[in-house]
Amino acid sequence: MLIDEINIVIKAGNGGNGLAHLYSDGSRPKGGPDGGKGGNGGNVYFIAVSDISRLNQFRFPKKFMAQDGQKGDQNNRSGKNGDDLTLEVPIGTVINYDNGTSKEMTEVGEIFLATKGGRGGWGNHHFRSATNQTPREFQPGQKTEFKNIFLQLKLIADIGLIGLPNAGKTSLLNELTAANAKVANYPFTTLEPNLGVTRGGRIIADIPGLVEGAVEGKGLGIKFLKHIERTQILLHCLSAESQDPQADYQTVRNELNNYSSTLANKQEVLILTKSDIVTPEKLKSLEKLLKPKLSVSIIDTDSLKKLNDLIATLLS
Ligand SMILES: Nc1nc2c(ncn2[C@@H]2O[C@H](COP(=O)(O)OP(=O)(O)OP(=O)(O)O)[C@@H](O)[C@H]2O)c(=O)[nH]1
Ligand SMILES: [Mg+2]
Repeated sequence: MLIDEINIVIKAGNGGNGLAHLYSDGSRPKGGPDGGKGGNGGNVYFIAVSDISRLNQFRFPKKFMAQDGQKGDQNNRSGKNGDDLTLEVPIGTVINYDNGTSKEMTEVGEIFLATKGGRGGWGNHHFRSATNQTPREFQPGQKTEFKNIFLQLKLIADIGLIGLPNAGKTSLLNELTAANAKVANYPFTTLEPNLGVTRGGRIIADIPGLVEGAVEGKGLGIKFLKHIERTQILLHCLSAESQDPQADYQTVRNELNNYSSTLANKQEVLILTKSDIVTPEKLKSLEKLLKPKLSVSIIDTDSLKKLNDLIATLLS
């Protein structure tokens, strides 16, 4: 199962304590303060990767901590800095802090400093002065806090395929791209979003079918709609085998409208799918009634080429 939302806890490393130490040996019984500084705690970073299932790694465990800095050492040597921790998240992940701030990862390879390690404390060597040559004073390392993070994946695709279950969305994705996602003659075949890349390098997202009441949680609900919120264009797939295509179209529109104005106002292109399933006369009357931009069938390569060209034009 694709994890697209998850809560995790992260923590940067604590700074190491400074050391209080007075040097002495046989020749120099009062060698002076030589306690070094504590090491800095490690930072926690996020890095964006292209693997959309990367949030799955966070299912267990939920706490991710960078290393603490080590305590300062004698001879004014600093303690070792703690190692940083870098967590991979899929491109399109929004990193939400519980104070309301957030950061979106939009490019593969992008690195974000999520929480900074604590500073190491000064050792007593630092506090020596003309008036105090043997300070015992040292500074503790800075302590860091646990931070609650809500990670939310919003796929970044150019085109989103929407429609009722069984409308032929995944079949089109497979035809237009090198994707090989599951297709079957029953509703709710697609349970998780699929992504594919066209020959022209455009990303298409296929999401589970929508039903009336999806916004209230019917069918698979609308939790997948966020994945197409940022696409440029929605391809609304309407099956030629539908008994009442106008009603089917309206059902999907209603769910989009109820979900968000972003989706409701997004450019939509209507595609009549499975055009081979009806007689040419019936197809003509459907086209007259519904005015789709294109009628397609997965067994009509000419129609698929037209769809490919249409996508290229729409996104140019
Ligand atoms: N005859 C014909 N059948 C098609 C065509 N496109 C899809 N199908 C069939 O329709 C059924 C549903 O196709 P899918 O691509 O799984 O439909 P979907 O919209 O992704 O369905 P969900 O994932 O359940 O929402 C499958 O049996 C496909 O083989 C077409 O152009 N012509
Ligand atoms: Mg599907």
